[in-house]
Amino acid sequence: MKFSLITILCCLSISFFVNAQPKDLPNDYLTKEFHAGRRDSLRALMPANSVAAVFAYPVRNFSNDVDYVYHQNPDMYYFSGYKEPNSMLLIFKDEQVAADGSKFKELLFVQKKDPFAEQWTGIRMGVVGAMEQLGFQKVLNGDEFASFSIDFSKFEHIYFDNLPADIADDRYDKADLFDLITLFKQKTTMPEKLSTDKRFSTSAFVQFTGKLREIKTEEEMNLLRKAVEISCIGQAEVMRAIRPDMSEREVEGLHDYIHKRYGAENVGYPSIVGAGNNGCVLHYIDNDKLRIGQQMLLMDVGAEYHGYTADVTRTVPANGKFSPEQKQIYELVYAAQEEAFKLCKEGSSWQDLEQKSRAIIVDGLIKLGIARTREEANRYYPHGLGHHIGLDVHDRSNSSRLKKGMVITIEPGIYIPENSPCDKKWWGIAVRIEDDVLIKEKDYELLSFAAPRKIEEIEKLVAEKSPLENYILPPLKSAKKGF
Ligand SMILES: [Mn+2]
Repeated sequence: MKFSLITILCCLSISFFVNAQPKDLPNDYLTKEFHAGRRDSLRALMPANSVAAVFAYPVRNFSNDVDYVYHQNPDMYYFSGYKEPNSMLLIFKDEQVAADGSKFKELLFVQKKDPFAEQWTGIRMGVVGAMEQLGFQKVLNGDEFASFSIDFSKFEHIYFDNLPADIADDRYDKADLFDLITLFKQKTTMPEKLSTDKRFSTSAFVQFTGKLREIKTEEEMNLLRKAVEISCIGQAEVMRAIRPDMSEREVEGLHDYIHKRYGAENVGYPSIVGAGNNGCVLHYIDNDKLRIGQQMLLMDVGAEYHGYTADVTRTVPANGKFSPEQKQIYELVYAAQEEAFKLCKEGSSWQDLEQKSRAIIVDGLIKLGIARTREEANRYYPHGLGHHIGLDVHDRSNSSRLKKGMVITIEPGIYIPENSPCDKKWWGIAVRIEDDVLIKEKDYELLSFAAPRKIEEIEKLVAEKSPLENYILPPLKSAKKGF
């Protein structure tokens, strides 16, 4: 009796929880028609008698029984809109017939509804939800994959991305990612070494998805524009607020706050906020310098909005005025970026953009006496000019030439670490200017227009008042008190 009463109470509280559907949600998510269209486009690239499999990304452990915030595999999100882990999508070129006679061209395996698990980790979409909200004809629970009959031996091509090799089996879950992948390997009789069986290809999968994802659709552009604009407003507001006594971490937090204020869920990559010499570390993410001081601050930060990430870098003097040396370096990077912009249009080759913009930096560094040779100059600009953005900050692409509908970054930079073989006055100067650009037929559109990049504009903005100046928090009192 006691047991059943507890059970009833549990059920009541669970049903209350599960029925409490959140209502105030953004209304600009990608539509089910978008995802269905992407699957059709993938099918159009696939040869007859083939199947493509897409797996969710693993859940990653943060510490002990706490996991990192989950991030879905961008391909799974792109082709289905499903955001939960432990799932698998199969896309068939040709129509298939199930054992019960029903026909299907795609199958989505999802996490099973589970009131107990949902009370801890959130509501699951489930089979019915996935059919209604994502528009799939046939959706199954992950644990049904074992008994669902698919004769994989008849396919001439089986496409998928590299499978994670470092995931463990949760023995209490019979349909976790480990089980789905293990069953997929068994059912397809996948050999240890993929190259021994020509049916299997990961490179073709990457080719197909690169071809699709490198050209943005209108729906994607709506989200990407938003991500870029949010990031730019973050840059501009930080310019107003910045002071030499701020810490790198505080500036990172300001960007985060502004992103979230506009509804961005995440950053597309760990924010790089480096003062002076720290800016010379290309992927500096420690952000732990306590005072920016009289140096320039390099801020490479991108908001992620509904999966799409911006990538915008601004470099600004915290004291509001570029020194003559900072100015000379900044102007070189700026000129290199302008040169690359000129070539931003359909048909241009990446190589051309790269070479012409790099020449400006290399010649400039030699002219300023910072480098003696081209080789030496290139050491102060050790990375490429740009990359695609989208669902990944370094988004997929196969093309060596620009095409209409691509979105790329243009990000030249100069980094002069301390102890470099040049006059001391240049040491610790690091400048990167990074903008996001939509390629059009004859020219381009600067998506990141809302973040000032001209020297005069930046100096003007840093001199402006920020509402944050009136936002004064109390000093900490508990430090060093111990017991
Ligand atoms: Mn970048």
